Amino acid sequence: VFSAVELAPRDPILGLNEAYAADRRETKVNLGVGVYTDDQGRIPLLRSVAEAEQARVAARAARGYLPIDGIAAYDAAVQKLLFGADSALVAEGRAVTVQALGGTGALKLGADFLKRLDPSAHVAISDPSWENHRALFEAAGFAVDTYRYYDAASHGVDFAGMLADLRGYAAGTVVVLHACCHNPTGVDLDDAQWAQVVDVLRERQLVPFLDIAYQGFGESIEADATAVRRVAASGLPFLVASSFSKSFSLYGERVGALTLVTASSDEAKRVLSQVKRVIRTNYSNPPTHGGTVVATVLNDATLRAQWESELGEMRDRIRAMRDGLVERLKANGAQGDFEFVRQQRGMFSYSGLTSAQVDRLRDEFGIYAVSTGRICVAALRSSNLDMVAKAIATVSAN
Ligand code: PLP
Ligand code: TYF
Repeated sequence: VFSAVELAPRDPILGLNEAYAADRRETKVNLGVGVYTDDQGRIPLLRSVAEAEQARVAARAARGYLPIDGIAAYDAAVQKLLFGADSALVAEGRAVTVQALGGTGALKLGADFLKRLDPSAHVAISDPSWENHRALFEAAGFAVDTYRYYDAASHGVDFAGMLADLRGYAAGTVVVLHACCHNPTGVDLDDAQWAQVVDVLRERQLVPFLDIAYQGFGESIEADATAVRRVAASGLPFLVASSFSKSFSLYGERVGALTLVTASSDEAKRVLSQVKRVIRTNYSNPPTHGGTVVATVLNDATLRAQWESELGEMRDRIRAMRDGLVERLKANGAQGDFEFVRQQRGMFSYSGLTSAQVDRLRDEFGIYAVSTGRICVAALRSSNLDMVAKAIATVSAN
């Protein structure tokens, strides 16, 4: 059966980790994969998370199967994060949430479910988008189109292009939207732009699928939910994939959720029953540990306050790294104006470096970035800012 199997290409981002691990240079820097590290270069174990874990171990909790849709207190907490504490659509029972294996698992559940509902629908993702969006929706059987998004010249959004592309889609097209901290560009829509996008989604009867993997890394938990709340207010049915990998620094625990907003509580019940069917035939039910930890933190006032403060620390450190990088680039005489790095939000910066320049960063300096020029500013450290800025100045000199 396996003799004709071809070697698959490496994931363009996760594959960088292997190359980085094999690099023997002590000064190497990994700005490829989107993982937050502290100023000592470690992936933090949040104190709020550690406390919830200790309580769980101390309680010697049994490990029975979870319900197919996961921990009820987790699913309810996810809805509060997305829609706010007193959301009408939650009160009306129009939203259903299932625990999922990270944001990726949530996207895949949503994709498989949508494919059953409308096999001929297209999916539209931003140009550019997280590499896995295209791969995942194609693997679920969809044709994937792209809508204009990033404008390299202005380091901003090609908003007119985006609206024009959305207006051209057939009704029922699934539109994947980054709710905040766009990956890979770091460039988001503002509130007025979201309002216009929502108008087009409604006029054209498109199906929004919001991906929120960085809630709290932009401005705040509440402000980063603006897009979700705008779509919620539109009355459209839609889906949201949540990830807590970054916001809880729980990458390997695979904590995420899929939320589906429907027209009525009756519709919600029917939808949930079908999503559970998708889950049952894939992995039966989700794992206990990460979901329990997140539910504990979100539902306990003290731990919740602690988590918000730790999330704020991560956000502030990323901002400080952006400021520091821009200053060091200037000080090292880098060509061009890098002010835009300060305006971008979340873990990434679309630096404008070409793939040849990214190759030089790796070969000459041991600095790993994605070939598109995306760098993970959340992995910079005070101690290597100057070295990275010098290297960027060197490879971008004409
Ligand atoms: N969506 C976006 C935009 C992401 O950047 C990521 C990053 O990992 C994911 C989804 C997947 O999240 P997870 O690691 O929880 O599967
Ligand atoms: O974009 C990133 O770097 C993160 C991590 O297949 C990631 O979202 C990258 C690739 C991938 C899964 C996760």
